[in-house]
Amino acid sequence: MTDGLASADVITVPSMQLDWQAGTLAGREAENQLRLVGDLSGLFGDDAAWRAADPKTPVYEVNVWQPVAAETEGGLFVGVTRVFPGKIGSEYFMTRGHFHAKRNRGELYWTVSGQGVLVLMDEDRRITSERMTPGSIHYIAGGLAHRVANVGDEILTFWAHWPSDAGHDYDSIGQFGFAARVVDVDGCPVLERA
Ligand code: PAN
Ligand code: ZN
Repeated sequence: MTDGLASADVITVPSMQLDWQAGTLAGREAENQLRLVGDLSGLFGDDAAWRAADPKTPVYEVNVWQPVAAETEGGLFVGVTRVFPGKIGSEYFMTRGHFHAKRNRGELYWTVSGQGVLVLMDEDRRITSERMTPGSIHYIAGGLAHRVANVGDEILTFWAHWPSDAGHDYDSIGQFGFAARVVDVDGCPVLERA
């Protein structure tokens, strides 16, 4: 071995495998996180509807591979998120959403199945949003908080790549939320000012 490269006469087997369409990432270093309704206190606008929902209902799950330690400069992480279909009141199931701790670190999302809405918010709470459909690619510029809502009837699966030193700032969102929510109005997803 020299400089992290295998010797020329050995072809190694990668430690990780993905199933692109199913949205799974497997191998020795895969980390899995499942978020249930009960884990997401304060996230949805309708608190009474959240309390009435079964706390064990899965909202989303994430499989991540971090080939280098968190905060390593110059590395990359990859992850896949599966957001289940469902609503709390009229608000679609969604990810918690976050800014990157290092604000100038961007990210790429790309959708493989399902229907979603990506909500982006800058530090001045200005909102933009994009429809997520199979094949759509989304560039999330540094400094933008990002959250995804599943607005369809099936699982929304999207992959993501982000820098290993980006970090996640959930506290700002936990305190002030996003400036808009994705809600169902007569069967259609609509952005509603929060
Ligand atoms: C994604 C998200 C993932 C889950 O991998 O972490 O979709 O969303 P929350 O982290 O907001 O719960 C990403 O944006 N990574 O940086
Ligand atoms: Zn991110």
